[in-house]
Amino acid sequence: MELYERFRAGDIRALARAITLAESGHPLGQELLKRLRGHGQARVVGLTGSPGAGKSTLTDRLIEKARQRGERVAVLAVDPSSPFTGGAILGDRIRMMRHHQDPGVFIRSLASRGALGGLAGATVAALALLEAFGFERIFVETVGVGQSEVDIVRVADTTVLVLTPAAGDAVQAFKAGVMEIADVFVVNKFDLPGGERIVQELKTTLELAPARPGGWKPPVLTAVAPKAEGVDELFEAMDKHYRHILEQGLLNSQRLERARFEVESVIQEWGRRRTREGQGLIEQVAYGGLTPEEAAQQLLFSKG
Ligand SMILES: Nc1nc2c(ncn2[C@@H]2O[C@H](COP(=O)(O)OP(=O)(O)OP(=O)(O)O)[C@@H](O)[C@H]2O)c(=O)[nH]1
Ligand SMILES: [Mg+2]
Repeated sequence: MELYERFRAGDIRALARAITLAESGHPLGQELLKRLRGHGQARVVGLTGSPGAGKSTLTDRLIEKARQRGERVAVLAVDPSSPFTGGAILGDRIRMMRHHQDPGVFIRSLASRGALGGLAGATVAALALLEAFGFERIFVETVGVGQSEVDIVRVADTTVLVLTPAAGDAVQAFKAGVMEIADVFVVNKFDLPGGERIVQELKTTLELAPARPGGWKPPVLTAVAPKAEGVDELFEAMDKHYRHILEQGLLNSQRLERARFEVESVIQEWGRRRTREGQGLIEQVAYGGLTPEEAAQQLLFSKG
């Protein structure tokens, strides 16, 4: 396959094309993924947090650090909140444009729900392609509060939760259940008032939290992203967590979890599609006659 050869030869346009194909669920994309999966290994860092918390500004600084170390870096900006904007609006939100000239940096936004397995599936597919292409570090930025933040953990090796001194930020995090799953906490916009208070709040809460796998204690850091303050410490904390995973032998279970997540995403998407086609059965559930289980049974397992 020509695209495969170009991909293997390191053609960046072949990578972009492959991601587009995989994102849309095109058979050619599936075929490529099948052949390329398992090649390469990147450190996958997920950055999540409420809109405008400074995820992109921080990522921009982290790219810089990784480049100084000679790593090849990719960024996936995932936007579950806007299925229709494509890359355009998201582009403005990605404050990393200055890296676009650098061939060691690849930045891509994902907002399509059209894919098999939905946006989540598209994200993992893109990750696999980026790893196979030889990127050593991949940042995944997700916007939004809620399920997407919980999901990111299942694909990232290290999850960074970006908070701000803004009132309610910590409360949101508690609600969404991200507190329990983030590996590193960073209070960005520490130049604004209220930063110290939220740091204390976080520390207190974390002390009460149940023990993590391998005994990891999530650090609470501070940053002022536009000034690159706290970025060295954040980078160091990310790598410390990665070393922890390696030492504890947790990397393999992370990979399995990622694959499980992918399969689940595809099943969910199939379920959604079949449900849309089964209007009659849905009505029978709504007005009586069928239980949801019976309808699901028929939708998923009946032939024709
Ligand atoms: N005062 C201050 N402003 C910051 C800091 N970090 C980022 N900002 C500003 O906050 C705004 C949002 O920053 P982004 O990096 O785009 O935030 P984001 O979390 O990626 O935003 P979305 O992707 O839209 O959710 C920008 O105007 C930044 O310049 C900080 O540490 N202090
Ligand atoms: Mg952003």
